[in-house]
Amino acid sequence: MNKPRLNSLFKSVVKPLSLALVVCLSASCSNEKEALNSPQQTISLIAAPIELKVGEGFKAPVGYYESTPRFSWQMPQNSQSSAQSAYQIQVSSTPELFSTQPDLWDSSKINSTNTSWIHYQGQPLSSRQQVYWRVRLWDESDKASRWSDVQTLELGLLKNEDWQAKWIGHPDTALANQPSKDLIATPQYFRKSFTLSNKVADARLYITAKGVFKPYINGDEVSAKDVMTPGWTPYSQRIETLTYDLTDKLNLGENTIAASLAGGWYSARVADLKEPEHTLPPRLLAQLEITLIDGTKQTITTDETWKATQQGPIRFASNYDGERYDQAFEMPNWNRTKFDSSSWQNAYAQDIDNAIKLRPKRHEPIRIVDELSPIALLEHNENSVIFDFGQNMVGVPRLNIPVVANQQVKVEFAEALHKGEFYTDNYRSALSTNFYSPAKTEFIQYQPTFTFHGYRYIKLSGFDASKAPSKDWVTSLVQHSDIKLYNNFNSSHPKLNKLFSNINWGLRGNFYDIPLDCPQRDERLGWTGDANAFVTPSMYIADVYGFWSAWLESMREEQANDGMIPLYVPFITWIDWASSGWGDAATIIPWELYTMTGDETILAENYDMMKKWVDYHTSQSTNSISKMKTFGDWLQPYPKAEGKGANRGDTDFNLIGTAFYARSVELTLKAATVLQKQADIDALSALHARIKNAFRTHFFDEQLTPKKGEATQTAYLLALEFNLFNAQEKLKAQELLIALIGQADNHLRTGFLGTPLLTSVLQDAGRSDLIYQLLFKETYPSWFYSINNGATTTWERWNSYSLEDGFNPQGMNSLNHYAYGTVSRWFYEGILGIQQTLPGFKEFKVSPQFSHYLDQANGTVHTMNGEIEINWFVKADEVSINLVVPKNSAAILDLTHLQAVTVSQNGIQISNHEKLTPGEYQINGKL
Ligand code: RAM
Repeated sequence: MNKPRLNSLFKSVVKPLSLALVVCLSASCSNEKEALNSPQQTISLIAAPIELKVGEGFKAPVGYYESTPRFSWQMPQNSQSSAQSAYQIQVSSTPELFSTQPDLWDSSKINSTNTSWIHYQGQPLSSRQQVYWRVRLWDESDKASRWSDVQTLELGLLKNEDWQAKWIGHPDTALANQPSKDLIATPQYFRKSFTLSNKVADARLYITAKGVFKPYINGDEVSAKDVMTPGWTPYSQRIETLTYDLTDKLNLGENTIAASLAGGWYSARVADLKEPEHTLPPRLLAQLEITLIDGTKQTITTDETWKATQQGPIRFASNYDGERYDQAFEMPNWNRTKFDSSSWQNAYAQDIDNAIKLRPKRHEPIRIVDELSPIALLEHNENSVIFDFGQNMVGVPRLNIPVVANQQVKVEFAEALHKGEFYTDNYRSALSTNFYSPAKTEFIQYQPTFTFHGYRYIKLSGFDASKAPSKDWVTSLVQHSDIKLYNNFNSSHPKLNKLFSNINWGLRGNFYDIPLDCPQRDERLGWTGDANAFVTPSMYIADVYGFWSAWLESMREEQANDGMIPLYVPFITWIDWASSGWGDAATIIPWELYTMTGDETILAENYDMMKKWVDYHTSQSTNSISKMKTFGDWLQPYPKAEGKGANRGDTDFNLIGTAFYARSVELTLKAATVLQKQADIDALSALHARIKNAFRTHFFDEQLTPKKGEATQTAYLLALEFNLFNAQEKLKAQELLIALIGQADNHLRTGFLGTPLLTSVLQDAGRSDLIYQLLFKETYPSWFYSINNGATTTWERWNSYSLEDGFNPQGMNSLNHYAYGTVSRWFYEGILGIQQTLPGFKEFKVSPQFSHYLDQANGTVHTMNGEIEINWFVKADEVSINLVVPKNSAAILDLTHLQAVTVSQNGIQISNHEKLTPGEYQINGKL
C-alpha cells in the first residue's frame, strides 16, 4: 500500500478547504470548540489517543483493502491516566463534519478497555472512498481525553467491476500466435500518451500485472522503491493491485504513462527444472483516474490503443536465472512524451473476467529498503574481481562500472567462498547471473529490474580491465517486503547479539512478498512447515502481522475441497502431497497471530480453513492414529537413516502425524472457544480426547519408551508441548528428554519440527539452565557453530558449512533459511521473560531467566497497547531490572527464582507488587 501524504489528500479531497479549517484539524483545535462550550471540562481533558492505525497496522493508507476497516490506537505512555474504560470513534467523509455530525459512523461512547481491532460499523465503504476518522477515550476514572488527530484512509478498487481497463500484452505474445518460451521470457514495454485540458486536482493509478511490472509517469518511475510488484498470490484466483497517488506528477497538456513487464512468478520458471507450468505470457492492467480542477474526470485505461514493443534493453528476465541487458536496445525517452513510437505495435488486449479476483494489495510491497557497500575487494585478476558485502542478503546490485563496447559484462552471485572458490553449487539450477552487453566504451550504471538474488559475494567479469576496480563500482540494494524491523534485543554477549542479527537477516532475506524457505536457489517457495517454526519469532522481531495475514488468504485459496493444505503456498505443481507438521500451518499460524495480537478477526477469517484441515487429518487417520505422509523432523542432525531418507530424521512418522493431528484439533478448539462456536467446541473436545488417548497408548509403553522408531528428543518434545501426557507422565517424559539431551553432551538433536519446541518445553520443566547450555554451545549442532563458521544468516542445515571442510555437499544446502531462527522466540519469552497471559499482551508475565552466561539483556515487545520495555543486569548475585508496562496493560511479576525482591516506582517502594499497573518500575533482588 502506498504511504500517503496527508496534505495532498486534504488538498485533493476537501475542496475548497479554508485555511482556518485546516488549522482546526489538529486535535487541540478540534477540542477548542468544546473548550468554548465547557471550559472546565476541557481543562481536565486527558491526553489524546495516538498511533491511529487501520487493519493489521496501516497508518493512513491509500489503496486500502477492507470495506469495514478495523481501527486501533494507543494511550500515550506519558498520559496521567493508566487505562481506558471507554472510547468513541467517529468516521466522516469530510473533516468539516467532525464539528457537527460525522456522516459515516459515530460509535458513541462504548464502555470497553479494547483499544484495538474495533470494527467499523457504518455502511461498508466503497472503492476509492476517502474517509477521515478520529477517536477519543475515557480513562479508569471516566475522564475524557481530547480527540485524536484526524487520520485518513482511502480505499483501492475493491471489485473487478471497478475496472474498465483490459489486460494488455505485446501482440506477438497473444496466445493465438503460440508465443515461444523465449518470447514469453522477453520483457515487454508499453506506453500511452494523453492530453489534460486543465490542472489536476487528484489522480490515482490503479495497476497490476500477471507477472511483474515497473510503471513510469512522464519518464519518472512511479515508485523508485517498489520492486517485483504485485508480488505472488495464487494467480489463477486472485491478483493484488497497487494504488499510487499521481496528483503531483501530471502536467497540463501532454503526458505519458508507460510500464515495462516481465514474467516474475507468473510466467517464469518456478521450482525445479521440470517443464514450467507457467507458460502463459505476462499481461499488464492499469487504470489512471484523473479529476481536473474544474471537476472533469478523465480515465486512461490499458487497451489496444497502447503501444507495445519487445525490442527494449532488458532482453531476458527470470527470478532464478537473472537478467540480460543489451545497451544497443536502449530506447532513450521511451517513457516520455517526446518519443517516436511509430515502430511499436498496438497492444493486444483482453477483457478482464471475474474468474481472477482483482483486490487491493493487503500488505506492503517488496521495496528497496537499504544499501550495502562492499567491505572488501577480493581475488582481483585481469578478468574478474569479487566484491564482499560482508552480509548474506537479498536484492540486486547497482553497478557503476567501466565497460568496453561489445565486451559482455557478467555478474555472478554466491553466498559464500570456500578457500577462495566462488561457490554456486547450492543455487542448483538457478543461474542467478546478470549479463550486460555494452554498445559503447564508457562508465555505465545498471541495476536489474526483474530478478532478485540471495548472496554475499558478487563476481564481476568483462569490465574494462584498463581501470582498477574500486569498491564504489558496486552497491547492493537490499529488498524485502517493506516491514518495520524493531531491532529490539540486545545483551552483554556479542555472539548472542550476532545470532540475533543473523536471524534478522534471515527474516529480511526471506520475507519476499511471501515467506520463502530460501531466496537464492531454484526453489524460493512458501513452505508451510518453515513458516510454523518462524511465525511467532517474526512477530516479536518485526511488524509482520499484515504480511502473514495476506499469506493466509492465499493459503485459504489453495486449500483443496477435502481440506488438504499444500506443502507450499502459493502452490505450483511440483510436490503435490500433504505433510503433517507442514499443513498444520492452517491452524498454527492463525492461532499464533491471534495470541500475539489479540485480533479475533484472524481467527474468524481462518476458522473454516482450520476446521477443514482437521477434517483432512481425520480422513488420513485410522482409529485416531495419523497415516499422513510427512517430511518428518526435517534435517535432524546425526540421523540413523541413510541416503535420501536421512533428511527426515528418526522420529516415527505416524507419531509426528498424530501429535500434529492432536495439536491442530486443540488449536481449532481454542479458536472455536474464542469465537463461541458451541457445537464445534463439544465435538472438537471429544475428538481431542480420543486422539490424546490413542497417541499415548499407541506410541509409548508403560516406561514411556516409544514403541516404534527411536526415542528422539523430538518425540518427547511433541508429546510435551502438545500436552499429550497426563501430569505424572509429563514429569517422567521431561526426565527422559533431559536425559537424551545429556547423552548428546547437552546438544540438541532436533530438526524443523522439534527445534521450535525445545525452549518452551525446557522452560516449563524448570530447566532454563539447559536452554542456555544448548543456546551457548559452540560445537555442532548449535547456533553458535554456524557463527563460528562465518554465518551472517541462519542456515538450512545445522552443518551447511564449515571453515575446515567447506560446504556440506548435499544438494539442498541454503545459507539463508529462516527456520532455525525459531530460537529467537526465547530471547523475548525466556531471556527477557515476557510471556503473554492474555492475547495481545493485555496482561503478561515478567519472569526473566537469568544465567551466568549473561550480565545484561534488554529489549522490547511491541504490543497493541504499546511497547513493553525491559532491561536487566546481574552483578555477582545482585539483580536489577528496569521495566515499562504500557498503558492499558498489566504485568504479573513472577520472580520466584529471586530473593529479597523490591519493586519501586519513581523511587517509592511498592508493597503489593504481584500485579503491576502501567508505568515504569525499578526491581531489585538476589539470585
Ligand atoms: C526443502 C526446504 C524447505 C523444507 C522442505 C521440506 O525444500 O528445505 O525448507 O520445508 O524441503
